[in-house]
Amino acid sequence: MKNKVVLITGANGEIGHGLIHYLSQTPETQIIALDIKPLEPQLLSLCEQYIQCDIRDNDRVSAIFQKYELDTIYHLASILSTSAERIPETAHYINVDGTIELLKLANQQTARTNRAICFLYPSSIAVYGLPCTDTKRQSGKVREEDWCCPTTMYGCNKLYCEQLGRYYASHYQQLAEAAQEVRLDFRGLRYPGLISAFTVPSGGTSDYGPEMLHAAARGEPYHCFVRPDTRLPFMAMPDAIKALVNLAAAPAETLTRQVYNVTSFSPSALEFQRKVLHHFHEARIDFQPDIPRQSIVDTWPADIDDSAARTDWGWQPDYDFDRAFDEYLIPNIRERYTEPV
Ligand code: NAD
Ligand code: AKB
Repeated sequence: MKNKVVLITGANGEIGHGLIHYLSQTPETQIIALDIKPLEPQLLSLCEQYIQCDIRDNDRVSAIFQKYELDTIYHLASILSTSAERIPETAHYINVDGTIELLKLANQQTARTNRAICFLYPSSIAVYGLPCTDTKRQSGKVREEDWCCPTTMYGCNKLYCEQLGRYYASHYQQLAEAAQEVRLDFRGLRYPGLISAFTVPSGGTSDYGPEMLHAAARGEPYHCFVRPDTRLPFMAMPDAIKALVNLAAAPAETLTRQVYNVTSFSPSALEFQRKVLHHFHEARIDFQPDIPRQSIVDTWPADIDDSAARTDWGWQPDYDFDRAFDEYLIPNIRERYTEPV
């Protein structure tokens, strides 16, 4: 019997694809999906209802709360870092206004039903802003509290929405005469760059990793837009889904914070290229750094400390760099780009 209602915004994106596939295998879950773009046909049949609209369309979004009593919200809709830098104000309206409206509606349902909605918010390593490459090299694994001084609109949006979530979960209307009995259960994850075998990213600044791999698999040349020595944390998509659903399932009393770092492996762009070449010997990948995008990546940490997630809710990735390629990316990507005979 389906008795758990889940709303996924940004459902047609990279994480949305993986999450819909994952959640549709749990028979008790009813998936309500929303995206501004049409949902891919193979995902449509896995959802109870699909709403194609802008996350800022308050009438359409509040109608969801009138129709369903939601258990969990995965709020994935967002404009990513490179795209956001090109349309900063619009990105703010989507990333921040879209989020506060959803937090407000989720909190209203929580107050009305006295049952906390679990609100999952994927944040990003973009919340960090390291001042120079020397500091980046010396900082090692950056903790949640460190260097929260983003230089991008996307990073500012993510950091502020984390704070908004914390506010709704802990301090909403703190001057009201009667305190709200049950509060919204907000949980945030700071992801590194994600790599999927089934979707190609667009609009992000960590995209050089997955783009390099997908281009090689398609037999196309690729000009990597960062220097070979550039290092960022990454994660394979199945681990990103696992982190999200495991954080959602963690008992509230085990959580010591509202936002957690999670990561898997931190190759340099050169190590990434070598790994791709190992599997696709003919790949044509060179380095043509794009200075503005490079300077964004230079402010993001080379590695992040995810020990709080490991301690509090048992986070552990299944895929390190080698296993991600050998067992997940390469087999699925080869199949994806192989013409049927
Ligand atoms: P994506 O770009 O693939 O998907 C985002 C989705 O949001 C898209 O399908 C897009 O159509 C939708 N969207 C954009 N504007 C919208 C609007 N106004 N109304 C409704 N829908 C809208 O991104 P993703 O990789 O699936 O990321 C999902 C979430 O995870 C985002 O919040 C992103 O910031 C976060 N995240 C992603 C990564 C990564 O490397 N992919 C890393 C860190 C955090
Ligand atoms: C981006 O590059 O914008 C995303 C992210 C790391 O948040 N992939």
